[in-house]
Amino acid sequence: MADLSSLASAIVDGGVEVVDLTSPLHSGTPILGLPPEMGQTATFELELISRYDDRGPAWYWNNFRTGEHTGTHFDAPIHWVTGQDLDDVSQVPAQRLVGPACVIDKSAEVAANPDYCLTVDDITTWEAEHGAIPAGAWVLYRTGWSQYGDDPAKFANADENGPHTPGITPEAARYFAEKTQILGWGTETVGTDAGGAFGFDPPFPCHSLFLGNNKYGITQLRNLDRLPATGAIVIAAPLPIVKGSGSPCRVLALVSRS
Ligand code: 23J
Ligand code: MN
Repeated sequence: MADLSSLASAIVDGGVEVVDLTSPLHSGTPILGLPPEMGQTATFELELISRYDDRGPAWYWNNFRTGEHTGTHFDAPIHWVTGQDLDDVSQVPAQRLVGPACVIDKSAEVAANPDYCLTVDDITTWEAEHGAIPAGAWVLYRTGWSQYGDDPAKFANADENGPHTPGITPEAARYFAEKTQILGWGTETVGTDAGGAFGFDPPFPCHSLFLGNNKYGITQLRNLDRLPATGAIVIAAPLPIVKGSGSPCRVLALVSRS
């Protein structure tokens, strides 16, 4: 049996650090902007119910309104037409929310080219150095993009041709989706696909291929620079919204420091 007692004491004494990979949720948290003729997602907004006042003398609480796909969030298979018969976010098995992290660092490439997309070659090279990506892994794409997360304009990096943010090539998305048993793909950007992915073949290859193959997406991750390439455990915790296509998500990583 797995030794959870040594894990428990390491969490208490700091031998295992809990790294928060989640971006804070507030009205300025960046959201995806689609072309104006399409439906738009909502920013996160708090609405005060009471704050130690005549509407509630001893308590503070809020209602909130948000898109399912705001901030650090989870894409369930049903989000995409290719996964329409697969799980909504409440149906994703808890066992498939937790797994070993494989961190692929392309931050240098992205610093030189914000449209950089991960290739099959990059995956092969990473596996030659770190070993095969195991079944049940979360593959996390470290790009450095989270440094722009407090500035929605820089985060979107759009010009007249659309957004310029890093992602994955259709070939690499197909490789992960069809040839591996990973849980999914996590990015630092507003979505799991590149900013230019509408023009790829297929459009939005990560959404189309991953979600259609019962794999998941997580976005707007932070602190990936605090993870080793292998060895961390990632816990993704979306809300079980019944019929939901996704959910804001707390994402935590357990990292050995001893
Ligand atoms: C809807 C349409 C296109 C995209 C997205 C949503 C996302 O990125 C998302 O958050 O799932 S690219
Ligand atoms: Mn999404």
